Amino acid sequence: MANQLYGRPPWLLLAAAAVLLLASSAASGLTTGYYRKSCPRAEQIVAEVVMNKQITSPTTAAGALRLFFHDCFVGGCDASVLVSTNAFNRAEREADINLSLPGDAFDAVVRAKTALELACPGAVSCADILALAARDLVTMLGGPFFAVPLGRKDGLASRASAVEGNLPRPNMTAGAMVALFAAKGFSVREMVALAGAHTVGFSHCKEFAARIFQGGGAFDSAMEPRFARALKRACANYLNDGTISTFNDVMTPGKFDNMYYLNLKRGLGLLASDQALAADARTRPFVDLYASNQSAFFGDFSRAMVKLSLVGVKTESNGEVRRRCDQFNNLAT
Ligand code: HEM
Ligand SMILES: *[C@@H]1O[C@H](CO)[C@@H](O)[C@H](O)[C@H]1NC(C)=O
Ligand SMILES: *[C@@H]1O[C@H](CO)[C@@H](O)[C@H](O)[C@H]1NC(C)=O
Ligand SMILES: CC(=O)N[C@H]1CO[C@H](CO)[C@@H](O)[C@@H]1O
Repeated sequence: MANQLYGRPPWLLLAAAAVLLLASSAASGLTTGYYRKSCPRAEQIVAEVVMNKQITSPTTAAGALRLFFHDCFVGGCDASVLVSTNAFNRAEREADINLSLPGDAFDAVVRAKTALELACPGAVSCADILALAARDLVTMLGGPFFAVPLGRKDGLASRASAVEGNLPRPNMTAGAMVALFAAKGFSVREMVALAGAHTVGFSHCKEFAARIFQGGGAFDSAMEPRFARALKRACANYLNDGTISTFNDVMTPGKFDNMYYLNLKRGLGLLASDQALAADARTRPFVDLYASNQSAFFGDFSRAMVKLSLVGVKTESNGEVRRRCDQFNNLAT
């Protein structure tokens, strides 16, 4: 399957063209042509594997996008989020905010790694696979295609204790989110663009329960009333069944588009943190811009994703190419 050329979607040819055009090295030292000699089909192999996975498990795409974000915001884009806990170490993914990171996204990366180890053993890092998988799946859901600079090494540490304070919470104010993203080097505009990732995927009821169960039938006044009532019904049993979840984008849940921003303007934001972006004077102008112009959203989202993909990347001296994405090569590190 990994050697199959037949049936490759035409955008992969565009990808190849983009690689040739954008091969110049980024500030991080990463380049889009990084595997041209060591694993020339690396990008095709990742794309084929993760797209097949998405077809059989449609929750993969949003899961992979969120996994990538969490990886990058906790100690850099170094696949530390993929490491499993062992006797020596309680890993990043054990932090409770990771509870809902979906298995299908991990599995997509593992499958791509298996195919790559057959084609070019020891060449392609798990961190690069995750960055490519997130990009490919965004494109597959109808979002933009963008060239991802490559050459990340896999990190040598993954600690549950490193997660606290590095990830946004759904009950954060717009100001707290602006500060968190600024600390990672992102502008308000870039933050609002990245938040548009919530145009796909799911959230569990507990993440927004405080908005809809406010006692005496009350709900957050920023919510469109029919939307709030529908969520109350969907989540009525959430305390007994923690698996109940609802679409982040109630209008076009499986499509990567600018509907997220249109929803915010109509009180259809799911998380308090989502809806806050439409209320705050710093973030609202970008919500308005992206709601009215999907090309502006796609362009800004693509640039912000590339920037996200460069956060805290590891090089030769402080990383490795893992043989397995869920284990350090030296288990006792
Ligand atoms: C701006 C602050 C953000 C907050 C407060 C936030 C919070 C959350 C929460 C609470 C969930 C629900 C998780 C669950 O119940 O399973 C979620 C889902 C998700 N988040 Fe975020 N997030 C933020 C930004 C981002 C960014 C920047 C990205 C990616 C670029 C992202 C991608 C996703 C995706 C794709 C999902 C759906 C996951 C799935 O369906 O498996 N989020 N987010
Ligand atoms: C948000 O929720 C977390 C976890 O439930 C809690 O520890 C924190 O105090 C809350 N923050 C705000 C601003 O309400
Ligand atoms: C939408 O944004 C794109 C990209 O920034 C821009 O080229 C275009 O002129 C904008 N369209 C409108 C109608 O403002
Ligand atoms: C996917 C994953 O590894 N989830 C883990 C997140 O952390 C909890 C403990 O807090 C583990 O039980 C989960 O397995």
